[in-house]
Amino acid sequence: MKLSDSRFRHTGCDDRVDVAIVGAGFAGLYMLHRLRGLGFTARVYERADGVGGTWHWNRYPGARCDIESMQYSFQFDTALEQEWEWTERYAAQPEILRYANHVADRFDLRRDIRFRAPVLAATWEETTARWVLRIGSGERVRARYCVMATGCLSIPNTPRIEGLESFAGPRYHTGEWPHDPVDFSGRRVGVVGTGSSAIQAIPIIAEQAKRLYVFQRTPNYAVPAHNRPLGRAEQAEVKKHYPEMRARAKKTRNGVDHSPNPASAVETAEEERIAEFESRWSTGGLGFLGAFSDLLVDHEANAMAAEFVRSKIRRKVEDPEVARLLTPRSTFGCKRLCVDIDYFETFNRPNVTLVDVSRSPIERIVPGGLVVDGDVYAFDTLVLATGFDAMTGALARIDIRGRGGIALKDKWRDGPRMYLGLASAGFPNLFAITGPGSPSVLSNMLPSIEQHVDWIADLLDYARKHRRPIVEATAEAEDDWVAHVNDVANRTVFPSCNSWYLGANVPGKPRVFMPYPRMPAYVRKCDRVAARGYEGFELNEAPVVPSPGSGLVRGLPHAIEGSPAA
Ligand code: FAD
Ligand code: N01
Repeated sequence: MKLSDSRFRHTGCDDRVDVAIVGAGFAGLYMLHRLRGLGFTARVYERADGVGGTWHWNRYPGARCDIESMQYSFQFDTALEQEWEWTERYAAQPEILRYANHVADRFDLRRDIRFRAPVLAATWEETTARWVLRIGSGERVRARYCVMATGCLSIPNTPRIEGLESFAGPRYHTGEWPHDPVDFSGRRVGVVGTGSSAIQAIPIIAEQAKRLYVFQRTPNYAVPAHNRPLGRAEQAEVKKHYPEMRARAKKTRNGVDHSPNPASAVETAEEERIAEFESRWSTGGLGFLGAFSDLLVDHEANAMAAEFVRSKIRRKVEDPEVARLLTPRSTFGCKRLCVDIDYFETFNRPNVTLVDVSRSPIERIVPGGLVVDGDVYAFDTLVLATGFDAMTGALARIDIRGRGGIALKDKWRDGPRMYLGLASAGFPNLFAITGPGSPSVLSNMLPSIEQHVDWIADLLDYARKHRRPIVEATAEAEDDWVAHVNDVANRTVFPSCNSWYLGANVPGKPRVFMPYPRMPAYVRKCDRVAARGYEGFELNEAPVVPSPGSGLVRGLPHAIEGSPAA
């Protein structure tokens, strides 16, 4: 430790960590915990002033998970799993943020997290075979490994609408909501967007606001949440059988235990099919997608589910013209299916107006509102519920340079390229958690995060034990995987609409389907890769570098090269 301290003074670069982790959401927190357990020194750099990631930033009214809390929670520690009490079927943002803080405290993680520390650049230094990170404060950090736990939905997408900056009143983005609650009482509010965030926020804003305009470009499918308080007895019962439930979840397409029905919608008689849809509808939540096995792979089956949900929407909305506008015509579940609490009913309120901007886009924003097709809609508070630069946005904002100074942004010009969504050829010792090409946003994210973290931790341990700490995905393995992801995606309905899964929501972003749609097949592949000595990766020795005052050493004196395990 003394040697690295002196080196820090000598080079102005902090060399005291083996692994630099970027991001203190659930992924960064668990990565830190796992690495510590293996004896690595690790430090997290987080641009926010607290932990929680998504749940730190998305504080808009109504924000909550759409996967039941008993499943949207960590399973790596039985005591944690047993002691934490959820209060609702779908916990609201403040409760999930409390949970993230509890995890940070329970495992004493904060002492290795630097807050208000945006990572601006990460450069692979060939001579030392280390990543050098540049932090916003000017600090530089040199680490053998860098793990990007930067999130799939962490960079808000602000549309380039003329006059946006001229808006005179308060303006909010759902993905960057202020810490203090926003009171809409007596206000005239304009909400742009009708995705998951808007669908959660609109009913609550409508209750408070004097007048609410919702600017909708594309209507979305939503199924009811049927949220409710979670009683202690019910919770205790789930906890008694947690391992079985988690094991069942691992076998499903998306890592959620929702009793998927193996039958085909197309081959099921109409009466039986409707009964299954009705049953899922009355249960509520994303389990609706498990009603039949072919809903997301067969357009005929998909159309049956779509029509069922459309008929429900038409029944909820009183004004037939408003109902028509709110009824989606696109492929069902092709954009992320939303889960709502009284969303459609909100449009029956006299203070709520739906403005269709599908044929005539928002023309411009003016100090007192917004102009569509020459008509001015006057309001004093603007809410942008316009989503995220998803999956690649956070990585693209860091100047990441791999071998030969190649920028990740340039390598990904035509779309992200990763082996298993974990690593990219030419960028040794750099890993992403839930990166493009992994199930990530098409799955229950907490188990996906755990699977990635465990896999990366095992790989680093393996590399250390074999004294080959330089780990790099091969170009062949990456090419094969990218082709496979495309192939699997093309056998689903997902590429058939303009979703953020495809990057279609951000102007100029290449249109590539980014997540991998099959969780169990993915996990099997990762396990197989590991069992075969990390097939598709090259593992090499560290270069010999001069170390101040101590002659030549292989790398620097950290747990990685110097541990008893090595
Ligand atoms: P994040 O939580 O996004 O954390 C990434 C962190 O990295 C952030 O704190 C960010 O500030 C930091 N960061 C990024 N770039 C830098 C940088 N350059 N320097 C320093 N720090 C940086 N998933 C589900 O499975 N179920 C749900 O019900 C669900 N609900 C959601 C609801 C909302 C409103 C949203 C937006 C997403 C939801 N998700 C859900 C997806 C959610 O993002 C994941 O479940 C999960 O929280 C992601 O954790 P993470 O740690 O990977 O990323
Ligand atoms: O973002 P979105 P989000 N003019 O991209 C519209 C997760 N999440 O924040 O569809 C007019 O879905 C855009 O219109 P269109 C979840 O994974 C989960 O709502 O492109 N409109 C769309 O309606 C989710 O999928 C929960 O035509 C414009 C909206 O803005 C993901 O995060 C809650 C526009 C953006 O919808 C993102 O959801 C919240 C413009 N110029 C989020 N630009 C849960 O329930 C954009 N839009 C757990």
